Amino acid sequence: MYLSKLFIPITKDLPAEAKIKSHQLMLRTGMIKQSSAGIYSWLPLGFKVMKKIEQIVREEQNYIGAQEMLMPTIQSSEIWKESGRYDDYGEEMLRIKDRQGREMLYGPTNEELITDVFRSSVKSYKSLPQLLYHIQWKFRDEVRPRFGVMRCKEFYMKDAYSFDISDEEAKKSYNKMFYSYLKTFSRLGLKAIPMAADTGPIGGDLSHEFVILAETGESQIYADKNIFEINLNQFPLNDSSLQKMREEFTKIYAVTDEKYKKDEFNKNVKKENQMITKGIEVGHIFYFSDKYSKPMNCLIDDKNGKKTSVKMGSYGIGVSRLVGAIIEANYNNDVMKWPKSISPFDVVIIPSINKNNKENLVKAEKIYLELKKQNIDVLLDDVDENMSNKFKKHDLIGTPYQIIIGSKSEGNNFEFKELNSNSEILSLDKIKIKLKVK
Ligand code: 5CA
Repeated sequence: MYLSKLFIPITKDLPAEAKIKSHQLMLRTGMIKQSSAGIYSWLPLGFKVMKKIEQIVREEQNYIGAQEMLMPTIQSSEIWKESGRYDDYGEEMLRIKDRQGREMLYGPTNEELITDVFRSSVKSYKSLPQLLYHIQWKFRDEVRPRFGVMRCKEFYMKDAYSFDISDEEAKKSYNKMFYSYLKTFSRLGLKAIPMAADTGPIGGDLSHEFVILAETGESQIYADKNIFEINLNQFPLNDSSLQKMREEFTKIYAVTDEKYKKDEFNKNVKKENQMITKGIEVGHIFYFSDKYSKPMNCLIDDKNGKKTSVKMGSYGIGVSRLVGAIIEANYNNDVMKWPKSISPFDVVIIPSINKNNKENLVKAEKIYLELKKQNIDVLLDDVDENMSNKFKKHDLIGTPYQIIIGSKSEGNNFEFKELNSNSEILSLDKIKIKLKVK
């Protein structure tokens, strides 16, 4: 992509409500634009990052055997009346009527809809277990949407649903998701803490919130620092190893506000390991057994031909929230720092250009084409502007590598710089080697 062609409508005058860094930086780099309170357009730069996050979430869901599907954003009120949540959900649910006067709603979550899909087709334990997921827009009419994409009305969520014949089997699905979440967040460059949590309006008795450390987070964390020491790679993907993995994680103290008890914390965690801090909830998993399948009559024949309600869990990741959360966890001196796996571009080429000398631009275009051929996501800064302004801009956007074509480059050797470190002069072949190592 040529920078001169890129649609980056930068917001210069930040609105008063943009209080936290991620919100400010997303507006300043034209990643998002507010359309109304808690509702945003995702502009090319922001959308690109979100799509890269979504892809990592998808790959890790597929890896544990979950199957992707897509459910609608608009749902009928009928199924919510069946589950009993239509009234319980309260004012957060956006209720609408179609032209026939039928009561509809914009889905805040999809437990009812997936149960309806499932009950109409699956009748036997032989088809279980099943793990299904979708990545879709949700709407919750939050009283106080805030912090940009962190707490929105409309947000993008990965939501997965598990179906099993018994509690025991269902815990295996829960463990798979637990593992998948830790892997996903680690690929996104995040250290997420699984914290024992309350289940709230989703229901059930087993639940973990995945929270990353950030001063501006809305979740309170009470945890033992040792939670960061467990190496996920030691656990292969099989039921007994994943059970061991969950035990390893959950025996270390880490709880949310509602579960916190001072005495317990002091008894279980040595003073020097106590972590009391704030964080951002980026994922949440629940096991709620037959909370929806029972009232909705989602029955399965077990081995003995006896009908039983299918046992379900649901597993959410805030994909759009993650964009803000990752900025919040990594920014440094007003500069966004992206993990390489999701930065908007892999590398930017910055030629020094002036009206009388287009030679650097010609060189830049040649490199641009070569890198593109190698499937490297490259940005070329072809804007006629002084170098110091260019550097400021690219530091702000946070592209991890820069190829600078100016006074220091000679022949086939160019100045190459990794964000926040010193530059070096390298041949294009060496640069290519560096860029492919992601
Ligand atoms: N169906 C369940 C799956 S566990 C569910 O809806 N869980 S949830 O309510 O905890 O939401 C899942 C994730 O979506 C949260 O962990 C959070 O990362 C994200 N999320 C929830 N509400 C918002 C919001 N208002 N704005 C942005 N992201 C949100």
